[in-house]
Amino acid sequence: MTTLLPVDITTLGVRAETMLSELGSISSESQRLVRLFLTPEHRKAAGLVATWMREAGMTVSEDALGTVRGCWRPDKTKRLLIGSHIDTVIDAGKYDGPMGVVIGILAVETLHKADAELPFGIDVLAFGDEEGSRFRSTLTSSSACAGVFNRAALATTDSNGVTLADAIKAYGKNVDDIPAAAYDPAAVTGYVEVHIEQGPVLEAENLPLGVVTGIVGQNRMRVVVLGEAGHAGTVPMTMRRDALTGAAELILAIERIARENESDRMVATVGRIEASPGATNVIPGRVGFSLELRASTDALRLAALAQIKQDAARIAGRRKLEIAFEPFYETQTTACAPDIQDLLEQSVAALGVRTIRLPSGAGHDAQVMAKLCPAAMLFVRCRGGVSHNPAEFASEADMGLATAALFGFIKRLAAKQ
Ligand code: HGY
Ligand code: MN
Ligand code: MN
Repeated sequence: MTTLLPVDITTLGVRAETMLSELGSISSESQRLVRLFLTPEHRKAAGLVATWMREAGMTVSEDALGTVRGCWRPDKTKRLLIGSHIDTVIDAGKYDGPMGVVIGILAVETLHKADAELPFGIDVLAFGDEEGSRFRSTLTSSSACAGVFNRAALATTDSNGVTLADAIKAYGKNVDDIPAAAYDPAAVTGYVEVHIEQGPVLEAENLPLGVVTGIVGQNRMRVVVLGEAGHAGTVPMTMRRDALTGAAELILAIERIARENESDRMVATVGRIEASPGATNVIPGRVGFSLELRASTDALRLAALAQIKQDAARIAGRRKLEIAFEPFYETQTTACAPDIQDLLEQSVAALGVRTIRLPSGAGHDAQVMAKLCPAAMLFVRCRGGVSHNPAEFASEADMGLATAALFGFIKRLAAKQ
């Protein structure tokens, strides 16, 4: 293997920030970053990423779920996959997702400029649906690459009633081509995702980079509380079947259960709620709210879910309500590949930088790609641990180090083949 160019860490960090700022300007709203799956903004972002991939020496294709695939050294049968997502939450920061795509492109570009000869080729993947911000399904694009796409997701609808199947067609793709998106496991040597930590640990440790040990499992569902709408002025408090106060009691019970298990990294979030009929002088007869639950182990998470359902039954009985749980998403806690963790740690150490290993409280495409091949993640320090928020920030210096560490990882992986 030829000696590779010395990696100019400062320049790489500046370039990463410039690219992320350009990508971060592609939004469906002028005042905040919103880039949803299979929308015109996704198409525009995919076009920009494809241009960068070509400039870095890759040939570019797109699969049936809109994943942009930059292929470096297509002649190599074995493929190392590097990627992350380019969709965002509502009012997002510009690093969550795109950082892993941009740093992957910069690492491949550095290899390409050095005319590096490796025993494998590299595909950089820009997934379009990690956040699940448009459809209830999520991780659908990485699922297609991993060969675990659930066709039931095609029937999920967005807030305008558009199904995923229709959105795929409108994006110019064909659902019949989804099976062809799956990689052959025998052809894939591994998957690596560089991602902003989205938490406070690296900053608290004063470290730029961290190696991820595992990714938390999650349950996501909709909870529907049914009571009886009534006149706000004439129904005595003791005779009400108020769906909103019932939902409020259940939400506080959910919070209590999560707090009681906080030492096991349990978190429970109600991100959305709506009450109907939604008039000031009408007792709400129906409430729907979202619930997501995460914990360090699947057993703890499922035990907490059972406890929540018991509390719901007790509340419904006392308040004469009906409470239903409509699950729409579950992922298991996923361990990251130990061998890749070791190589990532060695690559960071080779930069003269101390690192730690830490779990991820956020979900990632890596937990789906782990069903295809050995998968691991490299975290980049996140200012204040703030993410899913426009204040999200990672420094050029840290992103330059992450690019150099990824580059070093690739060299180490090649040397082991
Ligand atoms: O919600 C998550 O954990 C990820 O950011 N989609
Ligand atoms: Mn996210
Ligand atoms: Mn993410």
